[in-house]
Amino acid sequence: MQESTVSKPIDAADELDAVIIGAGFAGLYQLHCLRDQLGMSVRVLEKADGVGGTWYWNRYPGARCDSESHAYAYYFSAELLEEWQWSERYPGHAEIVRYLNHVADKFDLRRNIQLSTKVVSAHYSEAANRWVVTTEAGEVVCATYLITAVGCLSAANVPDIDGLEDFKGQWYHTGLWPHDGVEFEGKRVGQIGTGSTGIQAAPVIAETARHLTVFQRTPNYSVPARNHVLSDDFKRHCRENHKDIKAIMHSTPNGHAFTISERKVFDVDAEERQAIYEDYWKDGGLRFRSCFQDLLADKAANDTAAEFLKSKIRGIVKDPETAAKLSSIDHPYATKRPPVDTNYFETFNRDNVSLVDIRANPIERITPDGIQTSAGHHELDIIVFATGYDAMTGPLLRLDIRGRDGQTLQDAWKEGPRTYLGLTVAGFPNMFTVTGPGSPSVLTNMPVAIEQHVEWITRCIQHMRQEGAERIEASPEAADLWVNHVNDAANATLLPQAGHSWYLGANIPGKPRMFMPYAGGMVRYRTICDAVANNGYEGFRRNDANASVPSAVASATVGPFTPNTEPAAPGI
Ligand code: NA7
Repeated sequence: MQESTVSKPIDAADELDAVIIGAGFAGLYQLHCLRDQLGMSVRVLEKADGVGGTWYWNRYPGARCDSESHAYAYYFSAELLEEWQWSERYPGHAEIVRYLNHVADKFDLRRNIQLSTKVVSAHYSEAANRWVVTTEAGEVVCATYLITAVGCLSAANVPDIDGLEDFKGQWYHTGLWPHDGVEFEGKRVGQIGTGSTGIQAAPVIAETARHLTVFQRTPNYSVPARNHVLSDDFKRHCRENHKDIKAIMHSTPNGHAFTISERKVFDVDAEERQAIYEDYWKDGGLRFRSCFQDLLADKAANDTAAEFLKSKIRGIVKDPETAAKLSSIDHPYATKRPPVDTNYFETFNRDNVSLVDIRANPIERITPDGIQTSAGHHELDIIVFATGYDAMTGPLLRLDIRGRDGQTLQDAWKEGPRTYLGLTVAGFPNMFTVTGPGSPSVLTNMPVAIEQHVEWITRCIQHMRQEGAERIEASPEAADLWVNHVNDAANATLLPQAGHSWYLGANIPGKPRMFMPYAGGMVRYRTICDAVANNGYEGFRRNDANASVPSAVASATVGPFTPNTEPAAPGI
């Protein structure tokens, strides 16, 4: 063991093996693995006063997961799978929070979760080989390992629009929704944003508001969710077949519990293609993306799906001018996160709903009484910001994280995020980032990615402890290779063609443009991560020794795309 790896205690601080930031899907499972499998001393620090992570905060009207409930769950525990029953095809936010509370109770996690505790900084002390984590209340906790489980869609983006501070009404961001709800009855509501959230919220807000004005910057495709109450037969099927369902989820690029068709768009003639699109439209949800394997690989193929979906909008929305604004979509289908909805386009047929195209007539400012665009003034009592997140990097960069030599994460990532496998950062020893930039997380069914990340991190830490190694750190060369591979994987798809996508950081002024999630698919990603571990954690420096070249990354390919079971096409 090298001299520099010997640990020294830091006075007057709680000493732990690991600190986890965040008590959502990732933090809860990471705590269970480190504490109950490895026997480590662990504490989760969570700023909310309850567990749930993203779902603790996202309580806006209509908030519901787009992954089907039987797949939006942990699969590590057969007992949990057999005892928990989801009630609807897509779980609403309240049911997801109930589920995560059930998990916290079942695995006795609460005794190591410190709620209402906002972390403000995490600094690595090289001399002590410890992470020194400080909370807003001034508490200091030290640990060998720092695991960020802060989510990748959790740093709310409230746009900096002139005049907001003078607005006389109320305003809310969907990701920071008041727990006692918002009363829309009799109110004139303005909603900015038409992403997955805005598309869920607008139909529900319109049901009670006096008037809803939707301010649309980028029109969006959407497929009906076809949400419904689950039958007892289906629930029994899920209980009895969870191993098979898991096998499907682990064989597809996007981690959902359905396979992607082997056929390509131009394998069939136009009539058959139309019939296939109609069938998938009727079935609804993210499954629509799986009707052909090449929708995200071939622009001409994608155009056929895009035209189908635009014609659906024109068919639903009665006012031709509104229909034209909603369907004038200029990015290929699913190159921005594809929403699913319940009556979104139908909502524009209501007398109390109107659409304002702010790409044509931008918002100039918020006034005390509403929103002023270049075309006119809209009087409002409430403004709802459905304006999304500073995705992937935001939750990490809003913390003051410092690695070796006091280097800040902001500085390390000033030209865009650089990780190795999306899980580690060169210069930040013993730090792991669950669902970090460079991971496939947001392009997949999130719990599948989270379970893989957490299990990989757990195995890595176990290996370290067995070897007596005190410090592990990605090499800069390995991170360079990974960043190149992430770019190559994105560029082998149509995904970067949506230049205004949050996948690229384009929604946040000044954010470096870089395709952040790994688009090579969950199967390929898992294969690479396993190979890195099996090859002795290649690409990592242990106890400051030189790192080996990550051959698993160097030899990874990005195509050709095959839909299931093999290193795979990009998922959603
Ligand atoms: P998204 O998908 O980022 O959508 C945000 C929406 O807000 C989108 O329509 C944006 O338009 C719009 N937006 C953002 N900033 C502005 C400003 N400054 N002015 C006007 N309009 C703006 O966030 P969501 O919450 O809907 O979904 C996030 C994820 O949660 C989703 O992908 C799922 O994974 C679940 P833009 O498209 O940027 O032009």
